[in-house]
Amino acid sequence: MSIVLTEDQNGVRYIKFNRPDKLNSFNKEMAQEVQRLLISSDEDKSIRCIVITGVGRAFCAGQDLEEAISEDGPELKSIVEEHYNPIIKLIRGIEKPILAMVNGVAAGAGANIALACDIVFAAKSSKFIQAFSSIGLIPDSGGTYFLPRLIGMGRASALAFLAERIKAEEAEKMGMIWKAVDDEDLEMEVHNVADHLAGLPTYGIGLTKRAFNEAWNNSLDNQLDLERDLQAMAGLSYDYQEGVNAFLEKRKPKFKGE
Ligand code: LHQ
Repeated sequence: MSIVLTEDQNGVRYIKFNRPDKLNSFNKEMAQEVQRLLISSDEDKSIRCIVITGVGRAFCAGQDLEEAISEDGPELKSIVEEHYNPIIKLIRGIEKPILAMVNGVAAGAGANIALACDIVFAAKSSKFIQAFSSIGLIPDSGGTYFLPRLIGMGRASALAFLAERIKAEEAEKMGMIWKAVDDEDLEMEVHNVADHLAGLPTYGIGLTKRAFNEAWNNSLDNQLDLERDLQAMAGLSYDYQEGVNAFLEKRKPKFKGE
């Protein structure tokens, strides 16, 4: 059985971590496979939305700690550099909407991979744990970047230092995730949103993602310049024409994602 499962449906690529007996914790093989699948989802024009989730009762328990301490395993520094950093850069760099469907516990790098996604849905029974401090490590996989930006420095510090288990509803309340959903409704809700996103103007959404990425670090002046340039690009797209035509003709638009 493959270590990561994939399924393409209605323009949506589902990427499912598949080491359920290890709570989908990451080893080298799984990290490489996730990278490969993200790259191929980026390259495939028919894919217009990506959903990342886990098989079984966990989303992902972060790094496989047996591998991390094994003498013949990869070094800690190269685990971060070669396994997680490329995944986070791909999630942020792919100009298509990426959803996390957090189906169960998300700990360590697993939590931060979810938080790097554009929109995070989580089952109400799931929990987010910045587990790093419990084993003397620091939040990686973008944790020190995204957490303070998502929820503010005070909350980020508390979560990172205390490694408390945060329930999905609490995560939603503090703005860490988009939505906590009843467990039995999670798949249906995410499938509906993903299908909807895959029918939207993907090119414009991708440019929006690029603008948000840049906004973390830009001055207002630079961001306004960027918006001007990206808007000019969006304005040349098929989907812009289609959107305006459909509005004026009082019909539903049929976007191509271009
Ligand atoms: C696991 C794991 C796991 C292996 C559950 N590894 N087996 C980057 C660079 C380099 C080094 C280190 O790390 C990093 C980034 C990181 O991600 S650091 C953070 C690593 N993750 C953690 O510290 C979380 C460890 N796991 C847990 O605290 C618990 O398993 C949670 C809270 C996630 C779930 O608890 P339970 O629901 O009580 O499940 P469990 O603990 O009984 O786990 C079930 C099985 O999964 C068990 O195996 P077994 O053979 O006894 O059934 C665990 O050993 C295994 N497992 N996480 N990360």
